[in-house]
Amino acid sequence: MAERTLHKTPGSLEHYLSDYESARQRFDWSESRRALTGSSDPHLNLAHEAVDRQVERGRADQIAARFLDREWRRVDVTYGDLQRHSNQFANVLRSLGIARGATIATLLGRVPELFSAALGAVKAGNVFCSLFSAFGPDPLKTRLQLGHVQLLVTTENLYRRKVAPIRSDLPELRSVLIVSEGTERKLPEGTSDFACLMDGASDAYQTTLTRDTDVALLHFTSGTTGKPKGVTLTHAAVIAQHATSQLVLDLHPGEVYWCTADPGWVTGIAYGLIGPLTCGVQLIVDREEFDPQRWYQILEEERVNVWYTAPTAIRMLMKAGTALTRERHYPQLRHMASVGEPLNGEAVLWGVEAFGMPFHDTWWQTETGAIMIANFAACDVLPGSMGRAVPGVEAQVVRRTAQGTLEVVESPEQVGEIALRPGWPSMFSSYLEDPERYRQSFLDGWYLAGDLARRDNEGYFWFVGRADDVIKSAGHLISPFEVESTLMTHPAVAQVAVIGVPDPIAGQAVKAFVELRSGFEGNDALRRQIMGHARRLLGAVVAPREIVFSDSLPRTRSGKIMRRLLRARELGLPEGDLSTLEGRE
Ligand code: 6R9
Repeated sequence: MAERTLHKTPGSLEHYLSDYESARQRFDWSESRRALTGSSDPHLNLAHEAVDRQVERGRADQIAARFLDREWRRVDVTYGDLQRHSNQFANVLRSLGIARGATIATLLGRVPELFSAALGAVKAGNVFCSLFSAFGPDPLKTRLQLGHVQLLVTTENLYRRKVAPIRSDLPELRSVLIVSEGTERKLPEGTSDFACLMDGASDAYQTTLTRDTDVALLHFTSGTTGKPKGVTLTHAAVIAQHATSQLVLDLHPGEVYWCTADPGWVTGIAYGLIGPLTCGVQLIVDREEFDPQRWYQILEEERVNVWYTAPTAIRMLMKAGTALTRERHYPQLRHMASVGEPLNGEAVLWGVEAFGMPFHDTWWQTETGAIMIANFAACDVLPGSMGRAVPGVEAQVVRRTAQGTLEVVESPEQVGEIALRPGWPSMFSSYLEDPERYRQSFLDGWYLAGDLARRDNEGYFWFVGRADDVIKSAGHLISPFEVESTLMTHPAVAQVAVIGVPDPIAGQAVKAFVELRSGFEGNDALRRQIMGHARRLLGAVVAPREIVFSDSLPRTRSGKIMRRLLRARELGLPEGDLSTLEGRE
């Protein structure tokens, strides 16, 4: 655990969160709901709050989102535009005979049409699902089938490559709308032109009366057994997404905010679209892929105030070197946060070195629908810790007893599973067509997240690993993350993944796969040096017994290093559903 505490960002939400305990006590979700909607109307619509409510509050002409393309062309969409476009899309759905409640999906890059479709579908009382545009036909087929998707919005190119080959397996897919990319050819058979339908539709639409408990969003998440899980979130999710956008991301109206997550993943919708819009910010949406120079240019030229990104990206920026960071200036930047995978203390501190402020780690899952644990802008940051429970969220570390009940782990040294007390508004409402799996996620009045952690006496959570990733060696529970964090402190190490491999004596032994920083050569001398470093800092029991150099560690498309795949390869086991693996289509 890190010994250093980084002191809070001055000025941010001080009035609210500086006294964390009393903020928790005062917090009440029904008040958040009222603060969001400004009323106690029993109807609630997630997209209406994100768009129409903002227009009501005088933001019609304010930029809601700025899209950047490869040539640095900017396309600005105002809140007024978003309202008109989402209304048009809602009317298109009705004109095509799509009934309320049916699922609408997009298979698109980061383009304005994705926003119109997402918000329009939800306003119309439909369920919206954003599919990651780099998925290939097989994972798409599984998801489109499982989601019973009736209408898909995509491009001609994506359609021809990925959807046309599986279309005959999708009898429920009634309509496909094609968004033009300017490379006009004939519309593929069985599809319609998105722009044409939108032009013909009225831009007035009275938001369908939906309730808190109606499903609004469908996200797919990867299961450990290999089959994707369809996670449904209700309209009430917007209450938590809004509250956390304020409390954790510290978003204020009119500010510039950049979430680097793709809308094909939950973060890209909850915090790349819905939550921030309910705060009246201006979103930055980069259509291009990761590139250090480009990212620094965006932070500087777009005058980004708040930045929400991910550990892999941060580590890649670290790898590119702090000199590059310093070529530009970011006087507007005042808050940086991270999510999705363990954020090493090293990376938090690098934020201070490179930008003059730490990255604030946040923890949540598709199933939780919103941030649950966080380092708050107004509170001290403990590097390496995920932070404390969000007000309104009861989080604990628990373990199973022999009686099949749960008990809260009191000792800060003891590892247990992260458990959340149901009652926060964005909790998932089902796993599609898998009520059994849903039921199994709850025990003894808690939702079990499947992540292992420790909780210290101040209530800070320290990530240990996925429940199935932790290594047991010679009776010791070893956190791959802990080993990785230490290996990361070696100057030659750029990325690292640690898994447990079978060992006849110790049960499991620790094995590390290391990606080196440029300029280092993976030879025996370096291997011994890193090994010595790890032994010294971790002790011989915890240090890796074996280190292998790898040019590129397998990652999911959302950037997580796939320990599971490394382990499967190591053990010669089937590799499972690899549909989210980087570089495969
Ligand atoms: C938002 C998102 C959820 C899983 C989660 C955990 C891992 C997320 C983390 C983290 C360590 C953090 N995870 N945040 N691990 N530190 N700050 O990523 O949702 O794609 O469903 O993944 O990601 O294992 O259980 P999702």
